[in-house]
Amino acid sequence: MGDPGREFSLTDAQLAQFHRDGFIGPFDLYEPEQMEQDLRALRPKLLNTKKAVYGGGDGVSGVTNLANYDRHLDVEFLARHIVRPEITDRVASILGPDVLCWRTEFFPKYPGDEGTDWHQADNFANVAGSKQPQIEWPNDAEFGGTITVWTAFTPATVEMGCLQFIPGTHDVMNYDETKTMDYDPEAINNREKAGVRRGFFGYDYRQLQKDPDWEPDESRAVSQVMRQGQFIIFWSTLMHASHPHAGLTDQMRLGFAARYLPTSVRVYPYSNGLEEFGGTASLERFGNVLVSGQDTFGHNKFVDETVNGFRFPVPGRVS
Ligand SMILES: O=C(O)CCC(=O)C(=O)O
Ligand SMILES: [Fe+2]
Repeated sequence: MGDPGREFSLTDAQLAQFHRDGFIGPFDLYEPEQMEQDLRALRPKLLNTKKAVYGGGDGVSGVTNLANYDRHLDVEFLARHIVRPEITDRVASILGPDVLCWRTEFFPKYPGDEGTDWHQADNFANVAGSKQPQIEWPNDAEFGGTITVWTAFTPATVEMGCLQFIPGTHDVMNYDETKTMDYDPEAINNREKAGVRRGFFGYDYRQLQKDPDWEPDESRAVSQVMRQGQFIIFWSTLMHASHPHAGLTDQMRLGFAARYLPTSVRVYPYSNGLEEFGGTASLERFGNVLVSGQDTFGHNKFVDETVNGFRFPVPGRVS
């Protein structure tokens, strides 16, 4: 099936599976040896936050995860990663041809770190201090979510804290993102839930539960073991979590999540800044990246060039 120009489009069978389960993959992207080399080259660049859109001391305060956000806007390897056709062809076969990338995030887990809480994200007001939706689908859609492409920059085994999904849970929200969670960095690595050490990077996602007495049905959970350099695609509204890093190896687990939307969705419609994980940052230098097709809506801000002057190899751009 699919568009002959889109070599990596999902097949009809894969699309049906994706709509049923809320996720599909893993798929190969980088050879493990190549990924390891790329990661080595990437580390010093990530430490240099001078050109990071929320980094470098201006606009960022407090202990923050925001330094992990949107590094595709200043690091060329990541800029090239988010437009790889192996990813964007598949995402476009789900979302339609006109697709933007609005957010990337690193998810590091060091030996001994807790797992990530079970959660679902619809409009991403979840951790926003303002409680404003960060994305808004058109036509009062009941809920929307975003497509997340999570790439294993290191191996992701059960012992190292791979992702877990509960298949088929992407159509019903168990959480209310208008509720507030308390940010408490002291809670990190200090809580157990159903016998497993878990948390949400200083928040407790259970505070957003619609029904405080409900518990996720972990008996249905599947572990997503991934080889280094593979990626998986899932709806942010799918029940997802990750195992703790058991510390059996001294190698960290590093996931890189890139989040995609159709251009019809409004990104940050209500705010000029980010306020989450105990930090704040201005969105002044933020821009979406058009990764496929075109934008005919004009309601979103797009980057043309990154802050480094790196030009995104965006399909269809007349340069
Ligand atoms: O990597 C993790 O542990 C969590 C990732 C996640 O929640 C996401 O990509 O939305
Ligand atoms: Fe998530």
